[in-house]
Amino acid sequence: MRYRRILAIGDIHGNYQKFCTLWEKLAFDETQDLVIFLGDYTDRGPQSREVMQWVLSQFGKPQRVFLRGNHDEMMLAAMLGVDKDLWKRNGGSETVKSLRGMEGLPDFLMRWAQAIHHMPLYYEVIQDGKTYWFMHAGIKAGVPLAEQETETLLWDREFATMPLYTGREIVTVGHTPIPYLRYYGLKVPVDKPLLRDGGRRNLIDTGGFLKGGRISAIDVLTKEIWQSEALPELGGW
Ligand SMILES: [Mn+2]
Repeated sequence: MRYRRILAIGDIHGNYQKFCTLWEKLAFDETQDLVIFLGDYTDRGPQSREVMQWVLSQFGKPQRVFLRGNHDEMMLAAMLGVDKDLWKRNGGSETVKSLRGMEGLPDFLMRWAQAIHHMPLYYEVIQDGKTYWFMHAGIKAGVPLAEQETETLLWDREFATMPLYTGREIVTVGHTPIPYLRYYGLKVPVDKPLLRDGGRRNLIDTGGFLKGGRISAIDVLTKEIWQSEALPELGGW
């Protein structure tokens, strides 16, 4: 199938209301479009439960790819009883809060754990002779996709922050919030995705979990950008 749009959506982090404003603007059409979610569905924001329910309602439907993020990995480990405090300290406590008192919680968590288990760490699309790579955090340039380390795909900061990426593939990642890039000495737009190296390195986590932050999407074919409303009244980290 030749796609009209190949969309990537950045970190949602429990911000269901913001996400809904973005999803509506996208008017996703599974007969023409492909959408790839870059991971980090829960934690930090107030509505992780609603985001999880939405993801589960879409999981396995055509032309929707849900990648795994480091927060999803942390939550899975916590559900298995490993490093629970690490997850809670990194926004997992907000997820716990949003799930508290939920009817059928054990079953729901079981379904979520299975979903995370089935989320791939990366995705590749080739269209019109161009190769598009998607993952949560980053890659080591020059290493084939299938040989990238899990740690790099889920946690890397170097790919987003290094001065120049010279690979041939067009790579799109979330994970590193654009507002944080200034700590690496980069001049950055306040809340817009950052398209580096002529649009071959697209950073689209615009800090949707921050107060007034937005969730962003990109069509990697045209570089068109869509963003959620900022909804500052929702608060955030
Ligand atoms: Mn994230």
